[in-house]
Amino acid sequence: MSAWRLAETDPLPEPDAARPDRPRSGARRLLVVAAVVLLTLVGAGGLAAAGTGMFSAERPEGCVKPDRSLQLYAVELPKDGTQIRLGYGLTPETASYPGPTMEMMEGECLAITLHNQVSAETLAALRTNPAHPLGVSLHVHGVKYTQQSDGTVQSESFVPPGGSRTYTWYAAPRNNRTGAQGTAGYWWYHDHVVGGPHGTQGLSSGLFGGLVVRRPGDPKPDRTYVTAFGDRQSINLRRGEATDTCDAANPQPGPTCLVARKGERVEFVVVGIGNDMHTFHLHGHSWADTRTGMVSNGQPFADSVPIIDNKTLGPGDSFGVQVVAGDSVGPGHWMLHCHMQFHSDAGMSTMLHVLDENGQMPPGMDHQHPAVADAGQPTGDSQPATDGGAHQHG
Ligand SMILES: [Cu+2]
Repeated sequence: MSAWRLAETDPLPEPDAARPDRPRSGARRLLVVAAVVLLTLVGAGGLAAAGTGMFSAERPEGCVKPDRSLQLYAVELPKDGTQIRLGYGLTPETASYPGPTMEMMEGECLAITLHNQVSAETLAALRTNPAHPLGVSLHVHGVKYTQQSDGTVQSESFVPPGGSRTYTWYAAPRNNRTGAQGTAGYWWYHDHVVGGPHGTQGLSSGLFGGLVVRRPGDPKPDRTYVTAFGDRQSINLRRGEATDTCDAANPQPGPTCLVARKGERVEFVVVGIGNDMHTFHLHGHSWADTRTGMVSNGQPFADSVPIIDNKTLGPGDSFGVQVVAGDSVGPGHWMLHCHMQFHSDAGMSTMLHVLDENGQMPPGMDHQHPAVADAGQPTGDSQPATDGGAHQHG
């Protein structure tokens, strides 16, 4: 058995004048050896005692006990063509991709119990190596967790089919004494186990979602949407027509229907889930390139923060954007798309539908097939827009 130990360099010898009794260093070395032997023995006992794996600390420092707990289900959803689709949900019935947006306040500790309802058959179909174990997990960015909540095979923190496991996230606050920066920000969570050691198949099947950590005093949005930019020119694993399923007569806000009333503060959690670079661009709106997407009036640094309407997104990146819907531009169908042209041309484009204050789309702005007309279709079934006069985007 080997014990990991940082190899410390010997301290510089102190001037002889200060240390007349030189032989002490030999005794000190003996003491260190004895301590290492002791630690190794204690460590071995600890390993034997920890039934769940190598790592026994359940919660990160600062989280005495969880302030809140919730249940999360990983389930199999209807296939998209031949693609297996999985989703996280607060109930099995409401699972979706992206999964539910988690929200925490700095200082809060959250316990999430993940129930794996995905069958072994499905997980076996997704794995690339038959030796890889079957399971799903919950791995999070940005906040604090111990190895028990890492959501990896290596730390044995995943959930076999039919099982459940509790993951603990700690939204550590700023520490002005140590200089630790806190965890406020726009993050995401995802599987890290399905198919292989990095959960690539879990991610591309739908096991991901957004996480917002707020700092007390942060502006609170009226609506939050997750836009995960992924491979094959997808937004939330959809492209072209499928990215926008809003029913014009009765739009229901959701992963595939981005809708708001004029004047509402709309927040986007933007995540890069695949292998490509993308950009997040929203027509008619702009935001400050800060942690929250906003700058308070009168802040001395206001002019040093750029106002932007397009932001680059790399794999694994995440950021937040807050805009006031329709501000000075009014209701309408505002395109949201990747500005790498061959991506948007292939369907990496959806719409933010801004209704008026009463929740109506003003007359003359009827819009029956929002994503198709401008985005085009990646396959050969594209058709020309026949009611071009009704479209408002220029
Ligand atoms: Cu792109």
